[in-house]
Amino acid sequence: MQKSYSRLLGIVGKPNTGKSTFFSAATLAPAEIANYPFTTIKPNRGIGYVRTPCVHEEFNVKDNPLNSLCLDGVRLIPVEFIDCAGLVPGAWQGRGLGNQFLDEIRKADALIHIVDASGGTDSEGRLCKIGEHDPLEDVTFLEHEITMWMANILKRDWPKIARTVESESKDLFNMLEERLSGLAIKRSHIFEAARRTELNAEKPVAWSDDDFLKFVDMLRQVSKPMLIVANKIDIPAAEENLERLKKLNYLVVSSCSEAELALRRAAEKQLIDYRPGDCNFKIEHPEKLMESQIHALETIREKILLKFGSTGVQEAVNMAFFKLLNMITVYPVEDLEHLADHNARVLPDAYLVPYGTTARQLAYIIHTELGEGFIYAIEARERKRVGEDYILKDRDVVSIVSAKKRA
Ligand SMILES: Nc1nc2c(ncn2[C@@H]2O[C@H](COP(=O)(O)OP(=O)(O)OP(=O)(O)O)[C@@H](O)[C@H]2O)c(=O)[nH]1
Ligand SMILES: [Mg+2]
Repeated sequence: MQKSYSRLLGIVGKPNTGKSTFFSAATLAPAEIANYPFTTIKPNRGIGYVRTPCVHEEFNVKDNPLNSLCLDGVRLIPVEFIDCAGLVPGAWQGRGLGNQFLDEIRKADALIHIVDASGGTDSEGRLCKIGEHDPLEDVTFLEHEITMWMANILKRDWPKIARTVESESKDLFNMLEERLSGLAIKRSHIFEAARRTELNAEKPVAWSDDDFLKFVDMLRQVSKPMLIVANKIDIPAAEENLERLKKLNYLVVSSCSEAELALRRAAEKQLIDYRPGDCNFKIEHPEKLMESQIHALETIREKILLKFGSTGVQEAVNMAFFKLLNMITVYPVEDLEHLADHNARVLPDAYLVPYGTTARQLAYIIHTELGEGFIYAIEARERKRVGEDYILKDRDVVSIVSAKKRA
């Protein structure tokens, strides 16, 4: 498989909520898991997958994927995950492992906030009585920590930036874009944050400290969109908190990361037939399992899969890309007749691109020269010629015709 992962999801939250369990379940990469705070000291990185129905059946071809996988009609597109150390109040000022953690999420496209929905861990991640801690507090706290971290980065240069905008008539958006490029913050994010806060971008010197913080907080929301995973849903007290979390202004997915990890590991050893995100599984080799293992698997089936529809881990990953980041999947091909690349690989690649991406922009994403020499594209489903401004649809298969070829 090609080793280029253009998407990064940051797994964040206070200590001991199940971040590493979620990470391991999503990636099958090893990570230390334990029921005390700060188990993770150094961030873990791994590859997981976005799951989408593959187009090969619809086109009646046998595919041969290169940048992704296809399992019984399910296309799995690799994305990178980073599992961070737990964040405690005051992290932005360096408390706990705070700053180190925050630096790790600079490049993230989106954040998955793992919350202990059972309320069995306090604000620093220490075990407490189930239901004693209110997980809604964890949401406000995390927002605050990330906003303050960003504000701190920007604060040093802010007076100079604001003065230059006014005295030299420079564009605030250009200046901030340059300053914030290391945080994967784009011009469109900065523009959107100014628009939503209704602050005057031509007179930043007049912004009060509160205005500045309001702006940075909005910048966090648009540049690091976040979804909430209400984890430990197997603990009965979690269900009530799940309903309360759903009333916040966030996408919320309930999960039992522990169950997903057990299922993925059993599937890896070919003991069960289970694909991430499935609503059920089949025990393949009962003779290879101990009675206690069969009992544990059956409990997961009954208490999680049949009750909630899935463990929630794959659902959260998919929701991050398809709902939070509003992405679609597209399949570029070179040879329209066989839906193949120049090596005769059928439907080799599936790309995740933001909705609104045009045919020409896709060409640029694939290769600069393909974009520069773009003439037209052909949409394979209707075999229709489309121009550079054609907005791609989810599951489009397109062939790009360009005056320039890849070097
Ligand atoms: N009941 C239940 N426990 C879980 C679940 N997911 C994780 N845990 C447990 O929660 C504890 C903490 O899990 P970790 O994955 O180490 O948590 P973390 O957030 O990475 O912790 P730090 O690295 O210390 O910040 C472990 O005892 C896990 O077994 C779940 O879905 N249900
Ligand atoms: Mg951890």
